[in-house]
Amino acid sequence: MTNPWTDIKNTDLVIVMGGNAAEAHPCGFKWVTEAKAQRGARLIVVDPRYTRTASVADYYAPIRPGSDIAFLMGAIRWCMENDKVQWDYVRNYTNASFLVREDFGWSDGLFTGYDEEKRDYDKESWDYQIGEDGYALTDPTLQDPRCVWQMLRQHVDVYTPEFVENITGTPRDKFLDICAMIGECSAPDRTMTSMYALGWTQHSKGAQNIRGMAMLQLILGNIGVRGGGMNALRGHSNIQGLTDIGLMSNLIPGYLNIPTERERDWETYLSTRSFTPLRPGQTSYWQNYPNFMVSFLKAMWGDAATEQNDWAFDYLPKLDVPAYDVLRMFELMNNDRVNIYFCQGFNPMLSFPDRGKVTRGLSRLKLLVVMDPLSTETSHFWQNHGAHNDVPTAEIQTEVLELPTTCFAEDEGALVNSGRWLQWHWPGATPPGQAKHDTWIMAQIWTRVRDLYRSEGGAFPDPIVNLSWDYADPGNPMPEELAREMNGRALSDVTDPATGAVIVQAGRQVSGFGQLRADGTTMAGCWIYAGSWTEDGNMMARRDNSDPDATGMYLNWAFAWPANRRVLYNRASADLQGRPWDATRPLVQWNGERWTGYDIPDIAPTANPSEVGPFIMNQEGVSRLFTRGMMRDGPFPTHMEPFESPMANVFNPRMRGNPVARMFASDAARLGSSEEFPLVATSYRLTEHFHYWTKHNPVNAALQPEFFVEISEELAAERGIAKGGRVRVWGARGQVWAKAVVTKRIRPLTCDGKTVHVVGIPLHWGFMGAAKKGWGPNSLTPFVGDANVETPEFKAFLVNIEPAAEEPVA
Ligand SMILES: Nc1nc2c(c(=O)[nH]1)N[C@H]1C(S)=C(S)[C@@H](COP(=O)(O)OP(=O)(O)OC[C@H]3O[C@@H](n4cnc5c(=O)[nH]c(N)nc54)[C@H](O)[C@@H]3O)O[C@H]1N2
Ligand SMILES: Nc1nc2c(c(=O)[nH]1)N[C@H]1C(S)=C(S)[C@@H](COP(=O)(O)OP(=O)(O)OC[C@H]3O[C@@H](n4cnc5c(=O)[nH]c(N)nc54)[C@H](O)[C@@H]3O)O[C@H]1N2
Ligand SMILES: [Mo]
Repeated sequence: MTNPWTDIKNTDLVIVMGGNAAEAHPCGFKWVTEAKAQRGARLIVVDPRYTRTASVADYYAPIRPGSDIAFLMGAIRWCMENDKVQWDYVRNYTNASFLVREDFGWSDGLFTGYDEEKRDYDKESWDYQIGEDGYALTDPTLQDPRCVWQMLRQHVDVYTPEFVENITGTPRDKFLDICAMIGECSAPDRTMTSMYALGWTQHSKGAQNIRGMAMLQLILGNIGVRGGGMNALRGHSNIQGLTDIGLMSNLIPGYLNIPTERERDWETYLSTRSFTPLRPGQTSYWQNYPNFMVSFLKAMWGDAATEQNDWAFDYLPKLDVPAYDVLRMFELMNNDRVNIYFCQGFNPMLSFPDRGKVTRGLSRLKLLVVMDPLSTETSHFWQNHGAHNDVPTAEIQTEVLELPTTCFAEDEGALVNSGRWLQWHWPGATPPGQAKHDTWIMAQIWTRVRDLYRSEGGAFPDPIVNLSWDYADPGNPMPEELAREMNGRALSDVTDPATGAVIVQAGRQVSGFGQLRADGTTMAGCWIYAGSWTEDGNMMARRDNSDPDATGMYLNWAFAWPANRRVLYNRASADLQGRPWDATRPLVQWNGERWTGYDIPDIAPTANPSEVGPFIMNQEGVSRLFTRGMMRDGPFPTHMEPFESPMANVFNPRMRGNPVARMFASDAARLGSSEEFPLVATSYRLTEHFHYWTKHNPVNAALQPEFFVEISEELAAERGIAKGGRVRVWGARGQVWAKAVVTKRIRPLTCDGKTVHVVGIPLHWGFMGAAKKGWGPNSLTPFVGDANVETPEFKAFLVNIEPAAEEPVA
């Protein structure tokens, strides 16, 4: 989230599109209720289903799964056509005026540079025109046909209300009503907040869904302000923490990057990370990249990381593919390229797409180690339950080890919530039986592996034997020790470059990332967490819930990264003179000499408001309506059909899905067509369960005991399906049996003159635990992922349905 949960109370309009917050985020949803009660805010829900969030909304509109980009580009077009633009914001705080290269273009659903063989773009032309002084050229009048504003106007021109209705199935009048409500928020004193989650991310163009709304929010001037923002409602209680500390195959903690094979040495690695400003006088804060990276390498390898060995840069693995995401790992397992799989806090047998492929992958392993408090379907994958593309048990040689862990409620540490708050928590219970903390298990394995490398050597033991492991008990690091390491400390005295005065003494914790250095005098495991555990103690454990000015910022509650800042880009809440756009909702302001306010200003304290742009992380100093080469699938979002869809790609009927999405050749052949599978399916969660582990609890299992699918009354009538009757749902990759919930909450849509039926499939069942056996959607979902972040396309695929007897027993 750009803004904290508590800030949602400050908004005038909530749009929940691509999520179902009342059900999946019931605790945070109270801030929507607060905004409605206190400010008279309105709530819009756009969802294929009439959800529990919709039931308390002021306005609901249906949408065909996988068509949100058409809706969002249509809304942008409508705002542009109807002058619902916060002009001062757009002119000064976005790249609307930047000129785009002459050789950039778009036709037949593709941007320039597409290479069909590689299924990738050469993105060179996706850039600005750069002047001789090295700065991007601009046209502040926004008239030049190559300026971003005019290019955007041209790009969205086709998304008329008629076009939007045809693609999305959202009735035109509803679409226009929503545009009018959104358009009102272009006034400087009105804000809209976007709350989204997996309804937007779980698509082959998920990242572009989110881009689309971010662009709309920029046009309305809603980023950096109270009651605005792009608010990603994260999933697991600490999934924000997972990405923050780099548990992605291509990341290092703090959103630094694992080097690629093309960046074999330190100099080459840094050369593409110089982040020279693209406009005069801009901050381009990533110029501090070396400070964060060297401090990270010092945290990893301590004294073994020296200037002479480029801070042990060679110890880092180099990526030969864009990412070793879960889809790729299961593809590799299927190709016999993986021997051992450590599966920690993850149940892919139920949670990943194409159960047949997942099972076949697990069946080819030599060893599967499952670290979990519970016995999961994944650790029992070898039980052949039949009819699900399982592999016969006798053919499986995989050895399975279960290592019982504690669960979050028995652990101490910080959970990072969606609003980037690191909230320390304490164990609520003593672990049962032989359960051990994950950190204990990992440390025990690690110390043994290190001892083996010490005694036996190996091709390159250095990164392992030299790893810094400075804990009181090497076999059991304490949460406090790990947290202090992530915050970082001075290794020698750190001085102020201007005055030479010592600002942090050797051995002391740093108080913020501004104190980190690239000369080896500091270490920090995760630079964005600097400030979370300082010499003043554990900032994450703070529990002062006072909010003296009723701004919703709660600055003394826990710690928010970065720098305890609650609203990202908050400098943009004030105009070019540094005065709040809305005097009733101030956040930061310029007092003539420096920045002050109710939040930690997201700008240097003395940065001149009219000269230094608010988007300090961007080389431009402004935000991006056009993303240059950042996104793999284009600088503007463009409507593309899901890989399985009842409609062909309207801009290029020959092209299937997103032309650069994550897809392996063998899976292309396993996609279904709408002739065979005419129904659009989507999948989601229910409030009564948390994924696959609450079914172990008899009370939850009793609340939602049995796998069901939801269909409209019209589809039920068409197929002769009775309310509560049994059905078989099948697609190109598998089949499931379920109970049918026939409901008015799902209605047929009309897209391009044709009726489109939607089948809703909740995801919570398996064969372990107290609930009745059931399979959820992932026997059916395709093995396809988003182009930028590889999230599977769980939210739009094709199926068929018929009345059926009970599932046959294998
Ligand atoms: N009780 C409970 N809470 C949970 C969880 C849980 O299992 N149980 N899981 C947690 C986790 S890990 C996560 S990631 C979050 C997920 O949070 P959400 O994303 O809010 O939850 P979902 O139910 O997956 O999907 C949300 C909605 O997206 C809609 N949808 C499907 N396709 C589309 C589409 O193409 N466009 C639009 N506009 N909407 C679409 C679905 O109909 C559904 O209502 O929830 C978290 N909270
Ligand atoms: N079709 C479809 N599929 C989906 C989705 C969808 O919307 N549609 N949603 C996807 C999403 S967003 C998510 S997040 C996944 C969820 O999928 P998973 O993450 O695979 O599922 P969970 O049941 O949340 O649990 C993971 C395991 O963590 C264990 N666990 C809990 N605490 C601890 C701990 O402290 N240590 C260890 N080692 N283990 C622990 C639990 O017992 C559980 O078995 O499902 C995904 N799959
Ligand atoms: Mo999730």
